[in-house]
Amino acid sequence: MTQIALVGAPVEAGAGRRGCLMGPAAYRTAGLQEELEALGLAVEDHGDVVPDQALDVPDADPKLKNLRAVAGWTRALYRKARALAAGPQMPIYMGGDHALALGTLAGHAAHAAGAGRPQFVLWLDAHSDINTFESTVSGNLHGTPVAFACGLPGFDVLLGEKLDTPVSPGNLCLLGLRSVDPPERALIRELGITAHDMRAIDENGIARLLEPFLERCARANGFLHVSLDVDFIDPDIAPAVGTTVPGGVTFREAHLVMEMLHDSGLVTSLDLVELNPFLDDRGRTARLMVDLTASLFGRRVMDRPTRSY
Ligand SMILES: [Mn+2]
Repeated sequence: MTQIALVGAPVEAGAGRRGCLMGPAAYRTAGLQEELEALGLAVEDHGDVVPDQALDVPDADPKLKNLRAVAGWTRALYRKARALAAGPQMPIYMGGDHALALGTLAGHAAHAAGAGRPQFVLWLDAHSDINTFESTVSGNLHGTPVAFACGLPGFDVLLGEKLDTPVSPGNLCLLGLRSVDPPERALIRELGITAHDMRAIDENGIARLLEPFLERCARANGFLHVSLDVDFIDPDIAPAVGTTVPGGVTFREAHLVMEMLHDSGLVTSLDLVELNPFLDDRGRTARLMVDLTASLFGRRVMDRPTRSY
């Protein structure tokens, strides 16, 4: 039986607006645990992670917002992810803004390196989140986890040491892009990261783009970390996010990705990020994220009646 660990990561220090702190509570209210149990999974809620103090990090940086708080979260989540990766439960990190992936992804990559297997990452997001401390214009650190995970320089302050087990950029796939800063675009090209924007999805269909990546991961016997940002989905159906960009993936495209991930049997860890319940419409986005997670664990949309809002 598949065992699941639900881990609350109420991080909002990395985002430009407040509210992601309420994300884990919204997932619990929307019945994430119950929906997964209904699929026959054994689910344990580990409660919310408590961030480190990170007193060695400057509290205020002229350019980087909430640097100390983000470092504290990164350290605590790194340890939590590393420990869970070594155990039998598959973790679902209930965010929290995308800065939580600084810790979760680093923790899973460290475990993969120790196990001698490659870490793959599927980044489902409107943004590429590959800004460095140098390139960020907003100073919001939720825009940096891909750069950190790839081992780009300048991030040592987060863990208080160098990240010595970065993810190989060739094992990354960014899907759903429609807002990428010029320095990010240059980095993606330079590092050879697979990146599919909405136009590529329109022209090819999302399944044709995802398939080769999953095949590569399977051939390499890789671990697969999936990071699902609410803004991957079109804001018309997922309004509860502080960084809406029009023209996101549809209900069916999002579910198809989850269903393909389920069929692949490759996923070893999952982030649910950027849900801002303060901006939601009667829990609609939280429920959609729960439904997408259920699809990733084997529920079929067509087996169920449509829920009304
Ligand atoms: Mn993101």
